[in-house]
Amino acid sequence: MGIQSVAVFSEADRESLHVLLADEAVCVGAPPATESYLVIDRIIAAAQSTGAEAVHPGYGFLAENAKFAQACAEAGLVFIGPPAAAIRSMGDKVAARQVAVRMNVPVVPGADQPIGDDAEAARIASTVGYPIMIKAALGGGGKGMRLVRAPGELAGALRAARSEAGAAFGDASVYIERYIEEPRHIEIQVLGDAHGAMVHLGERECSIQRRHQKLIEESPSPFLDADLRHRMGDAACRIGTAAGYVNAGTVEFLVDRDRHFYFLEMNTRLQVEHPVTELVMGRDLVKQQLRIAAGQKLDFTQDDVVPRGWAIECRINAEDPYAGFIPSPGHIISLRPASGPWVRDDSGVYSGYTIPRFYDTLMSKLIVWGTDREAAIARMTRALAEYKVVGVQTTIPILEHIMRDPDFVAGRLSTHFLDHMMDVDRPEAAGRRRNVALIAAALAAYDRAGRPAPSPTAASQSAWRQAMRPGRGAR
Ligand code: MV4
Repeated sequence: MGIQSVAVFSEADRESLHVLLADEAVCVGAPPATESYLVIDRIIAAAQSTGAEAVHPGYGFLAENAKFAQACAEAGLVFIGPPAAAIRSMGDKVAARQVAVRMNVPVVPGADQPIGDDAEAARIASTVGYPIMIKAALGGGGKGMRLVRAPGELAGALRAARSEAGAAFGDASVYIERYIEEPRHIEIQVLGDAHGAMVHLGERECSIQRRHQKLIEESPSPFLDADLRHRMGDAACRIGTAAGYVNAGTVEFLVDRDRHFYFLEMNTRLQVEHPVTELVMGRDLVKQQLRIAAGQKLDFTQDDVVPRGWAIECRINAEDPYAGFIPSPGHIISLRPASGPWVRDDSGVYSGYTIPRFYDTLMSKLIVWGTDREAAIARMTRALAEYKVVGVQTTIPILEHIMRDPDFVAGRLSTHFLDHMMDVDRPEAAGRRRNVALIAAALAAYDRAGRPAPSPTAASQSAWRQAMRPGRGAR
């Protein structure tokens, strides 16, 4: 688009790829995010000192912070995202639920108000029916959430949820919903412009996650048919419109085994997994964000949105999947990303880079497109086998494992998929049992050293060459 870019970085990110690629870069403080990336005034000052006109907040840190959106506006900067009021209204999960109810969008049966005392909680819980879920009113992402299977567990769970919510969000309000067993997590991408148009760009299936960290996402979902897609897309647009939403957003749903869908929450930012939507829709979502922020009208309508083929994204994290996914920051001795037709590597690292220990472990997103799901899985399997990282442990081997898993291949997914797959006690998981020994050994080594094992800087030439061959990764 011919737009010049300014990167911000902390002292730990001086060597980051985004800093190398940007036209200019400004240091915003010390490594802890609370002293750099989360300091609103520092980011605003960086924009003003470089003459920036607009600020893209990315996916984390201040991306869903209404105060930051407000501060940008007050400083005369365009915030590339929704209005502060829309962030605020969707940030309150109870208020968001009420918007959904008002728009005739199904929500999980439960209370539409934060709960008062334990007696009221017990009343609501028995009306809703056990098992129930206690959730933080200002929550999201699983914090302050408690599953309660029986009345006897209610009081303890309430206490725990309240204190976790208070600590995490500064507000101990919680509410109650019926618990949906083994749901799928399916979300709808929406785009709204400042002139009242709202369109959806189909769904992403994000059920493969661990502790609320997504590992694999795909579009379309193997579970949706045209009718359900249409109804969920329409519901997402109604919520976006009711919230006064402008720019790119995501409406999250739980879908149960009987194909009922329930509104969960709205994410008021571009998401990590947006590339799968870009590949099946043939549209650049960040470009759309910039156009919308500049006040332009959407240049397409819902009828122009036609998905084509299948896209899958795998998150390559610096973690050891066979040692409880412990972070594995450190020096990347050698890196060879996958490439080839319909393979996209959205990476933040390079050969010789040292992954700092301060932030999350995402190194790269590997995204492939295929004419159908089978072709996309085959292409991802090939790409993962070619993708080589020497120096740090990565999620690549577990991603390869998932691509071969019969349930994954058949599209039998739920938010419990990964727990299930890694449940080595299942008889059919006999081939995975050796992982237990690997996990135990790695954890013991970790405990002995008090830190991850050092990078193998002295790897011999032949061992290195072996490590770089496709399909020879640690299993
Ligand atoms: C639920 C649920 C089951 N029933 N609500 C987790 C994060 C937050 N956004 C909502 N979450 C859930 N809410 C009811 N009533 C199960 C989850 C859930 C989940 C949701 C999406 C993706 C992964 C998940 C993993 C565990 C639990």
